[in-house]
Amino acid sequence: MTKNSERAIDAKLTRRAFVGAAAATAAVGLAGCAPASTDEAPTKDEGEGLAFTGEDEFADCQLVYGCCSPECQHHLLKGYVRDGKLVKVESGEVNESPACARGFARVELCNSDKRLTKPLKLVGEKGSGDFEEITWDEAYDLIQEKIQYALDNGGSQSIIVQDGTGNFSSLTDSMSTLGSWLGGTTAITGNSCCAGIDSGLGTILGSRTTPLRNEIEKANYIIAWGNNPVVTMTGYFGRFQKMMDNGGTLCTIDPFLSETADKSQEWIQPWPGTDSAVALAMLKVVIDEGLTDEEYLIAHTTAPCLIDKKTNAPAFTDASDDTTYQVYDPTTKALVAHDAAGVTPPLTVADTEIANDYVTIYDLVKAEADKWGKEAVEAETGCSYDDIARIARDYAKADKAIIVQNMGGYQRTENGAYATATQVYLALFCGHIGHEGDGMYDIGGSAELVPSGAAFESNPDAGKFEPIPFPHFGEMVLEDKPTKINFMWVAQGNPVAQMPNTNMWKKALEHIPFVVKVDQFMNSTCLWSDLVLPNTALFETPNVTHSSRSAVIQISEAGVTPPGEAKTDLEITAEVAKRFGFEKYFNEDPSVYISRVLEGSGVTYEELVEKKGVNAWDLVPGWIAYKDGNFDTSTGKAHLWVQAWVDEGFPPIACHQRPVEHPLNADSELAKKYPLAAVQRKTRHQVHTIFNNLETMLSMDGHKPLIVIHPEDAAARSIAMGDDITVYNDRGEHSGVALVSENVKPGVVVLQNGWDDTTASPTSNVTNNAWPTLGTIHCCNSTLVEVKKGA
Ligand SMILES: Nc1nc2c(c(=O)[nH]1)N[C@H]1C(S)=C(S)[C@@H](COP(=O)(O)OP(=O)(O)OC[C@H]3O[C@@H](n4cnc5c(=O)[nH]c(N)nc54)[C@H](O)[C@@H]3O)O[C@H]1N2
Ligand SMILES: Nc1nc2c(c(=O)[nH]1)N[C@H]1C(S)=C(S)[C@@H](COP(=O)(O)OP(=O)(O)OC[C@H]3O[C@@H](n4cnc5c(=O)[nH]c(N)nc54)[C@H](O)[C@@H]3O)O[C@H]1N2
Ligand code: SF4
Ligand SMILES: [Mo]
Repeated sequence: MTKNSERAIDAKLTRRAFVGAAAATAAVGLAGCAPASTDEAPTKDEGEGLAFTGEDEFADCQLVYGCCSPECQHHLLKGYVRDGKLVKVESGEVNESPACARGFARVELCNSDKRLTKPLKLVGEKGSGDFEEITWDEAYDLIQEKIQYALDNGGSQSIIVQDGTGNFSSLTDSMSTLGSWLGGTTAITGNSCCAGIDSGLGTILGSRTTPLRNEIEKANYIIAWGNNPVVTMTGYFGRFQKMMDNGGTLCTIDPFLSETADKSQEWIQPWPGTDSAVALAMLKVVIDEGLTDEEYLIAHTTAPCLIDKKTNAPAFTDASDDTTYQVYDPTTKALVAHDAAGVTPPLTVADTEIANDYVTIYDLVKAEADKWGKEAVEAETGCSYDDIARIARDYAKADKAIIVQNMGGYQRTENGAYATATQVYLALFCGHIGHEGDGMYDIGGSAELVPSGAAFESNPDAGKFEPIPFPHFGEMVLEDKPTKINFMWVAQGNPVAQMPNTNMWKKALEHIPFVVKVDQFMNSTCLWSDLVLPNTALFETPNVTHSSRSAVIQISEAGVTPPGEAKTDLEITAEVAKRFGFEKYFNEDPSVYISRVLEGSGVTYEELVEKKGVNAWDLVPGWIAYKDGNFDTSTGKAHLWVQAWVDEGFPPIACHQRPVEHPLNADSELAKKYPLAAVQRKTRHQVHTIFNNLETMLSMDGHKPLIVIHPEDAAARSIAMGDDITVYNDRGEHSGVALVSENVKPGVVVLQNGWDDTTASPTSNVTNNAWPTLGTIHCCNSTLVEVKKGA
């Protein structure tokens, strides 16, 4: 038992009892727990004299709170429940922004007759959809048998537990922890979402701790770089609008006229995968025109630090200690520690007597920027230099300026890490990080603002095994590399629709003897599994969210009756754990695990039960990401020269590297065969494949995937608006309806992310799974395709 689990928790709550306990608190006058009529919409009588005159048809409902937590924004929702059924959803009282239409569609989601209700055992081929219903006992027996087989024939490393982004609440991914008790499993490494941010920003700044949405409306200039906040950060777009209403400028960099580009005063359309060239060209303008914030650069970055020309590495006084950077002291003409008191080092040593032996990191960054003058950047990016230079000047000169990246589409490219890093350089050279109204990136949530604890105790002695990089999962599993996989558990993700080159994933799942999928709906991954387990949804599952998208720490209550025999992830894990003697780690009441997650946050379980949501911004007044230029690196400075990139075999200074799979490589056989660049976009009616099977959502944008193609490219293929068309390459095909529009750059087609085999064909059938890449990146936006008429 850990210290955490020994904490006294008075309330022992089962899933079914959870709402009851919350409601009981209403008796002592706590808000938000009573029937709706007492603290919500007025009843007919109470409403007299107010504008409201109708009956409150939800007056008899019980309220249930829950955190909507796919990877968009994590909103507290208030559910109205009658006779165990969810009948209405509203935005909860404590939120950073209002919830969206998808959140409200949870009424349809919960009640959908497409919900999985019983364990399903595959009886046909994988992919056939031929399942038979079995009992939970039979399902658990089967899981026990197959895990035991894996343990006996290859050890625990022949097991994979794969999660995804379906639910960021803390009690969901219990199975990974059970994997540790089974001896440790083979991990799938990389990040299909934002490896470019991990590798390009996390390394330079020392962390990804950058929720900066509270600064948005204080800024004068914002670049939405290769991302589309109108759709993907909808709740915050009002803040962007306020920034513009206050006289600020919004600039969008996107090959497609996205909803955000449409609302921006500036929009440039680079070729996909060329953002690092755009950023370096902007940096050149900043440097050449004297717009660099030299004081900031010297004080808060490694720009003045010296690189030894002989070793091509930093001139550390102690090579094993990366805090021992040295700079040149112009007064004593000596090398001194980067943080030596009273020394203001120069940004370049080119004119000094150490010039033959040393160069500054600033000089190396400048040399990369210098490659991107007018001619070069126009040829590479397809953008006008004048536009790029104007945006650079306006960004640099703005009093307060932000680059919003939000895990953007631009970094799901082969060079996504450097595309990110060059933007970070730009922000640092302009001194636009760490002040009110300034910043870079924006995701982050309560877990970045206040501490969080682990829900489950994991096995400290679990084995560590060579992982499988996600882009080459298919190839490696088929070759039994690094080890034969005997058993795979998939929950909270839909990799067979969302991972690059899905057809390889399908083959890999066919090769694995036993695959279990836990979900609420049948989807591509379920179809390629041997056993599908029905899972409870929001409002049916006790949980806590103290995570990375919302600053609000939120509770999820279970007050809706789940359909059929659906179980929570935790219940399922607890039973599987029991079969292997590890039940003690998973069979506590959910309140115990919720309390552990809250440990250190300053919020207690009882407070959360009462308030439903606690806004962590209120716990850290005045919080600003990297305030006053204090970074999370070993030196406290931003590291412009990155050892981690060298360790992966890439240059230590971010540069532009054109993707291999790119239309500009016109001489390549691939580009001759597949001349168009396909990029992906998220849409308002879905979060990846979630919500995409609900009629209320499908009726927003249509029941078939839309494929945006430029009129010139359409005409060359005799394609007209509304035609059924197919996008294809050697990896597979994706079919949809042609949206012929000048809103996309000629040579580029835009595909909607989130269709799967149960609704259409996944766009991931065609996406690029290039590997190795710096950071092990998802290269879906570096994909060459051809398009033909017909479905
Ligand atoms: N409604 C909704 N919201 C979401 C999600 C969702 O599925 N639906 N998903 C959430 C998640 S997990 C994430 S990661 C974020 C993603 O948030 P965003 O990055 O905003 O989303 P995307 O639609 O993937 O990409 C945005 C834009 O990138 C452009 N783009 C593609 N390639 C390039 C390129 O090489 N350079 C440039 N400059 N632009 C390019 C596309 O044309 C697209 O308009 O959204 C989150 N929010
Ligand atoms: N082609 C293409 N591929 C992409 C992208 C793209 O733009 N285009 N974007 C990439 C990005 S940014 C991301 S983040 C990934 C997302 O990739 P995934 O996380 O694999 O995608 P989702 O479709 O969100 O899958 C979530 C699944 O979890 C299920 N789920 C929801 N709640 C729960 C729960 O409580 N328990 C369990 N067991 N299951 C639950 C949902 O029903 C759904 O099936 O996709 C990446 N892949
Ligand atoms: S779907 Fe996303 S943005 Fe919409 S309510 Fe849920 S968490 Fe919020
Ligand atoms: Mo993502």
